[in-house]
Amino acid sequence: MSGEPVPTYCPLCVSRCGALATVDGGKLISLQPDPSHPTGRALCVKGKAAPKIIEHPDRLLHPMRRTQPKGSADPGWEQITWDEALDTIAERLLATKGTYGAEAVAFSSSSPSTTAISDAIDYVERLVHAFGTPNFTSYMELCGWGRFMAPLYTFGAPVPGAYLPDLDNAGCILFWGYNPSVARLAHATATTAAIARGAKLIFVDPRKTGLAAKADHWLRVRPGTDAALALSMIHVLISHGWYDDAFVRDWTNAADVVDGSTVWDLLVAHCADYRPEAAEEITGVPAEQIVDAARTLWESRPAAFYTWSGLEQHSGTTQIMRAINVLYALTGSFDAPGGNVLFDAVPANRINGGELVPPGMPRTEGFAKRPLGPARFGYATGEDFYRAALDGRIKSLVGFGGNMVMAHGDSGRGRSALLNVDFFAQVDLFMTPTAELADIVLPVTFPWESEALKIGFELSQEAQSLVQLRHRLVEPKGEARSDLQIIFDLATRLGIGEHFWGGDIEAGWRHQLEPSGVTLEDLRAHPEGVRVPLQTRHRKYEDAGFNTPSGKVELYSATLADHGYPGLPTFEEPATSPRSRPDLAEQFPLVLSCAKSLFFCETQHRQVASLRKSAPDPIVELHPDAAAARGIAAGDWVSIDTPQGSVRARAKLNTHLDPQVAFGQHGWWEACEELGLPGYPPYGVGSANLNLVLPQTPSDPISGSSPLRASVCNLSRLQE
Ligand SMILES: Nc1nc2c(c(=O)[nH]1)N[C@H]1C(S)=C(S)[C@@H](COP(=O)(O)OP(=O)(O)OC[C@H]3O[C@@H](n4cnc5c(=O)[nH]c(N)nc54)[C@H](O)[C@@H]3O)O[C@H]1N2
Ligand SMILES: Nc1nc2c(c(=O)[nH]1)N[C@H]1C(S)=C(S)[C@@H](COP(=O)(O)OP(=O)(O)OC[C@H]3O[C@@H](n4cnc5c(=O)[nH]c(N)nc54)[C@H](O)[C@@H]3O)O[C@H]1N2
Ligand code: SF4
Ligand SMILES: [Mo]
Repeated sequence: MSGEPVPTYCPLCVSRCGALATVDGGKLISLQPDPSHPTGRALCVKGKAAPKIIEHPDRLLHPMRRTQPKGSADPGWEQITWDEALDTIAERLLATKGTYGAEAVAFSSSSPSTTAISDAIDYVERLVHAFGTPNFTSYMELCGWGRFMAPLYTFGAPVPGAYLPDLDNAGCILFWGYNPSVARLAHATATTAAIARGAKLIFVDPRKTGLAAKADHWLRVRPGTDAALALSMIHVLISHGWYDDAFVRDWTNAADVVDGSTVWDLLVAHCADYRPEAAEEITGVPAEQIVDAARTLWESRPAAFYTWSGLEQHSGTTQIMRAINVLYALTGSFDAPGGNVLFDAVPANRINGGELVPPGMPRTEGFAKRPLGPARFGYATGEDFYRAALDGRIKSLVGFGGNMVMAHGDSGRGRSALLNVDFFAQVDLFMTPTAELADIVLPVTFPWESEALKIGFELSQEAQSLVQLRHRLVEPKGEARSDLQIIFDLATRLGIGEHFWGGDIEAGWRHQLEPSGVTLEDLRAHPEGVRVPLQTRHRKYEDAGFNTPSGKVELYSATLADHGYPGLPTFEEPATSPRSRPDLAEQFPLVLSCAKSLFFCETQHRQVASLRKSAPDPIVELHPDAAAARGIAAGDWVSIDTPQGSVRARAKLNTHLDPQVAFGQHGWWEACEELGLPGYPPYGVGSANLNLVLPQTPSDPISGSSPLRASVCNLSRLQE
């Protein structure tokens, strides 16, 4: 007999959808949407597949240590006890710290947008800080920089990362390089509701995908030229007087004087180079569409926007975000109802342990080269981590999830880097190409095998007001332990247990919750969560200004200028494109970008039959004309050739694409035995790993973001 469905939420991706779980005979049977939950209007196929993932026969069940040297075809995994595993890890980390300093130990994690590491990410950071290393690597430069940190140089705040679009009240929604229909279901359903009540949608994407079909404006931008498009829209807004005069006057640094001119005059002159006809030539977006979209942005205010992966992975990510942030500032919708709003948060103690950083700690890898980039905030980029590992500065690594070699560009270099560290331990659900390179592998619980605390569901004020404890519904598989348990136990062995409440996770949660008035007992009695009444306060900048050097929104950034970068948002042609590299253009005439799959999170889930059956093969999208010119038919296996090498994928024809643009998918390596579908080697002949042939460089000079979304390729039919 199955019991009553239990309210819970799915943490498999950033959407963190509210759900009802059915459990029977000690097994998770199903997840259903929970419309009473603020993110529970729908569940995607991955959430519905959770019962299959939890039971998958390939789950890691025991701590293991390698018995064969790294690089051997067979690591010779040998089962060990938890005590032996944790003692060994602690010994090795303390030995590295003793000999080379704490900075020679790095920690890594998967992104909380693609895994349930969101249950533990704050405590991972606490461990990093308490251990005293500046080197933590977690895809900040590929996933979060554009949303969270690049905007600090314009707004002094993460816009749109933390100042989220108020979709319930927006008049105009601008999604730029963001496809919530695939990536964040709760945002997609809220947008559909907004459109139904009359909100306008502007969708900027090289592909006609997701909500593009419902959009008032779909702008088909050439990958990586987004800054030129934004500068052109700024030009249109300014030249028509379509901007919030009072906000610009009172709350931006428009009137500051730089080299004898006002910032405003400099901006006007700078953007005049991007009149719509000029921008059309660069971006491929027809001039009249640029004007029309700019008009909608102005006339349908309040405007709310979100950007994501389409803009994160470029050689010019920071400047692209600067341009879009300045464009957005002109609307005057910032922190206004229906704009991008910082919803009030449940009062809670921060536990990421910033205060534990030892005085005089060395700077994060990469700081000398990019002092304003992720290293400034304690995040080592993949590129910088690989260099430090290869140069022998980083000697030990502990990874809490993350499939590093598959997720960063230049997988071969990633493998060499991981082979070069003296000691590597990985916490994971499955054996991946990254975990395979570890000395010790630890099995982690799947969600619902352990409890997790979530304070706020971000999306709206209602969602932000909800505190929920995800109850443990089933027993862990094998000897799996939660990330939190592993962190707390490791901290104790590292001699920093006093910063982890003596190893007591509940005490940590109680500390977090203390200012909220919500207790663990309340949350245990109410699996649906507890709502804390909160009210959004708008335009908080009117109290204290903006957290920038000028106290205002910085149309011109003196901070960037002082470091030798352009002070005004600036378009630069992607560093590796047929235009910027005419020497490559003949051999590699196509622009190559990529996007996520609805059916999988990043490099995961290909082994799950209920998902893989809908997407059996890696694909590359191209226009029928580009296909015909190469003798490629729909469904053919093709070789994606880049200056770095070749990988395979199946051709999918897409009439909406620019014929000069191709779209691949990263993350293909795993087989699905149930369906008899193959895996692919992460390196070498026969590989389907797109990141094997995408480079990490030339990266963004400010952030080190890799150019995964605008590089060059050619496609040719494979003879099967
Ligand atoms: N189903 C599913 N959901 C996920 C994930 C997943 O792998 N699968 N991953 C999670 C993670 S970690 C993240 S970061 C989010 C990401 O969520 P999104 O950012 O929405 O992810 P993508 O689909 O990769 O990229 C968004 C859009 O950018 C477009 N794009 C590509 N190049 C360019 C460009 O140069 N300019 C512009 N303007 N657009 C471009 C693509 O066509 C795509 O439609 O999703 C999260 N949710
Ligand atoms: N070409 C290209 N490359 C990309 C991207 C792209 O769009 N194109 N996207 C980039 C982005 S936005 C991101 S965020 C990164 C993502 O890179 P990663 O964060 O590495 O994400 P995944 O590839 O999904 O790998 C997650 C790993 O964590 C494990 N895992 C899952 N759940 C848990 C858990 O609860 N605990 C622990 N300890 N482990 C768990 C999984 O088994 C898997 O091995 O990839 C980046 N790489
Ligand atoms: S979108 Fe899918 S995978 Fe992501 S949280 Fe919702 S149900 Fe889970
Ligand atoms: Mo991401």
